[in-house]
Amino acid sequence: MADNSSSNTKNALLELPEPQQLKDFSTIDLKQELTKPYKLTTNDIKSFQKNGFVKLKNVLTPDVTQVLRYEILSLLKKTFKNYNDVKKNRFLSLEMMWLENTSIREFVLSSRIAKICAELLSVKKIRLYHDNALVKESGCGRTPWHYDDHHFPLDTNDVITAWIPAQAIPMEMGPLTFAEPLEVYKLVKDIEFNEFDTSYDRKINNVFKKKQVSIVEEPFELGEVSFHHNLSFHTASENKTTQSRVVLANTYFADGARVVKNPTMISGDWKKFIPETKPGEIVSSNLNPICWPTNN
Ligand SMILES: O=C(O)CCC(=O)C(=O)O
Ligand SMILES: [Fe+2]
Repeated sequence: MADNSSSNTKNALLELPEPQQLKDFSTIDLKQELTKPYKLTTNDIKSFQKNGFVKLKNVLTPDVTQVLRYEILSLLKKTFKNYNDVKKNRFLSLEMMWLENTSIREFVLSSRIAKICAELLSVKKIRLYHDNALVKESGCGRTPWHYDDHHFPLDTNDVITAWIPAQAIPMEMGPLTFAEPLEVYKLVKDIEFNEFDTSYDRKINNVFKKKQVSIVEEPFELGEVSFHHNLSFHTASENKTTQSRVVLANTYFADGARVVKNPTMISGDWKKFIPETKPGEIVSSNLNPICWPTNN
């Protein structure tokens, strides 16, 4: 998923200390923090609907962010036995964590996050598609330009991903970066997706440059979260720091959506995320709970 062709040498990396670990997690009421409603403004909603993404500050408190980083890193260390060895420039990913880890479950089923998503999409009910830890180790290359529509076998465009950093993301770490407005996907709709080399990324980049598309590449403060639509074009630069870039990406969709009639290869592991559901059927499996509203 990452392009490591122009990877950094160790010397060029920005030295960042590992964020301090909280001494006592038990004093933090995760559930309370993650169910408290967030005050979205009408401007946030307008901006999301026009641009296909919005970045919101103070969605998580610094303490809650630290819990997220700690929990994702412990799962990673369990799953990738060599995680603690000399850092490599891998892009590691872990899905379905919410079934395994009760703290991460609070983040994935969070009504604070899901309500934001429902309001941004202007839909009544939101279901989970999947959770995904996206960890770029030190030196990991850039994320190629893409939109997510290719990856989700859902017969709706009411699909949104909350990209939740588990630490601040300075420019050197490669923040998620968006092309605006949402409509720019139309400029590149005839470019065929290719998951095997970097040609798609290069072609998209060329069109955006030629058409002078506006690109928003800005750092994330601690606690800041971005939300992007499945047609929003995005990318991320390499991680040029000594610290791993740890992110939880949760994808949700409007209740009532169906699986597309012909899911393709790039829809990947969709049966894992939507079990016991055939193409064309409404998605309502128990791995796709309604996360907002909560009184369902
Ligand atoms: O984490 C990244 O670098 C890419 C994330 C992404 O493409 C997504 O969340 O849709
Ligand atoms: Fe993406």
